[in-house]
Amino acid sequence: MEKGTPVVTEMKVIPVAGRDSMLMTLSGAHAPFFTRNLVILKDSAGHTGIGEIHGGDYTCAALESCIPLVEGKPIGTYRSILDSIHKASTRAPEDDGEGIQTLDISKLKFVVKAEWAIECALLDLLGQYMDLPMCQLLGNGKQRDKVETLGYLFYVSDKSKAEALPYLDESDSSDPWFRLRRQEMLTPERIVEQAQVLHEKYGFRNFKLKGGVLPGAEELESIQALKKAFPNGRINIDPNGAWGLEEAIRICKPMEGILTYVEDPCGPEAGYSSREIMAEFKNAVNLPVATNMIATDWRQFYHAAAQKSVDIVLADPHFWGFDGSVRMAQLLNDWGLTWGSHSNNHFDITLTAFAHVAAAAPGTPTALDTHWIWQDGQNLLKDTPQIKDGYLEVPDKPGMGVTIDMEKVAEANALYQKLPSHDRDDAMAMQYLIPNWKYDSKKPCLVR
Ligand code: GKR
Ligand code: MG
Repeated sequence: MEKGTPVVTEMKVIPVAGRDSMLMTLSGAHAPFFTRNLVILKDSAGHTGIGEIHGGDYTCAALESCIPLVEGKPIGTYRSILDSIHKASTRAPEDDGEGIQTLDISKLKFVVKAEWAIECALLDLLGQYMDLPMCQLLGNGKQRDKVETLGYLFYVSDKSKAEALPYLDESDSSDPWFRLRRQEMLTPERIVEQAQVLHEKYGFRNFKLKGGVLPGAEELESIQALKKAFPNGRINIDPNGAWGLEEAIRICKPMEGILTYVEDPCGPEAGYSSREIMAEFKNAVNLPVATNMIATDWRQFYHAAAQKSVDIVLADPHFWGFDGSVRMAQLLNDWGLTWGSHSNNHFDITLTAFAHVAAAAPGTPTALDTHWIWQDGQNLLKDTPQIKDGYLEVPDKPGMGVTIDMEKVAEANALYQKLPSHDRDDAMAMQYLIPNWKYDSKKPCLVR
């Protein structure tokens, strides 16, 4: 019987919402609001542990069903607590196992592991008990004090075309980035302007452009313009598998030496899986290939590795768990491959969690993805880690090392309660731009 460590006295699940821009991706246009779920644990030592995960009723219900497996348990048994959650979890009847290899957003909730938020909150408590920052409890412990982060560039549509939707207007903000981020940006010039303003504010030298919006060749014009503006910058593109294999090879070959890596250039086609098609792409084009779509669990990773489909696995802890993501980082480093993390819209609790996971990843991870720049200012923490000079700070206080602001959480929960729907739906806003628009995994969203 375990003795000694404090016991979890309360687990709360709080759904929250925040504001977003009309960001464009293969799956359509981001709606004015995004949702997340928070986990807040209290223990018998008087500490509070926090975690954040994707939003939506499915994930919220999954978390709530875990409460009896968490409350009353000693925090030192966190591995057994997580094991009991895994063993109790069942596969939803609608989960066909396809995962997100075609970026069907309705499948994302099956790839996300709700219990990651619980793992995070437990590690936060354990770190406070042990008087150690969370990254010291992971893998081989802390590898770095700050984490290189990239500027996640998006094409943005004109929100006035969807005037019935309450997108935030920040045109009177004193912050140049906040003013810019809610405006239309659909040309190479405006993408370069986006990168420049981000460079000024956060110091980014690495950028990733979210593709799958315009015809592939046009998106690569933005990449060339970015490389011209940042000759020493590392520039990537992620069309979420929108390009056919032949097209991807044709448009990416001239990008050798310009792109640092290409992320999920192609998806399944002609009876071949995305892992097979990406392997063929890699054989044809001399560019490192990254993914967050074709290796989202260990079984998928086995096939991706066997096929040599990817060089960089963006092992998002929301999919892999803290332990799984760092285990992946260790393995990739031993194999001479590269670790990074994918992201979706998130608050600063996830930002802090990313900082700790990436601080524990051995070797030379690729610059971390984060959507935080699109949400910055909507803080749920009193002491949000800062991104400065292109690096995200890793808090050095015990546990997560940050303090939740319950007033802000209550406001974000009130916003959530007002929303008619809690699930991500990128087709809804898209239909204001193109009537009757329907998602097609092989067509950039503005190509219809
Ligand atoms: O925020 O719309 C988005 C992204 O496209 C997101 O859904 C992707 O999952 O950023 C992600 C990616 O790298 O594929
Ligand atoms: Mg991606």
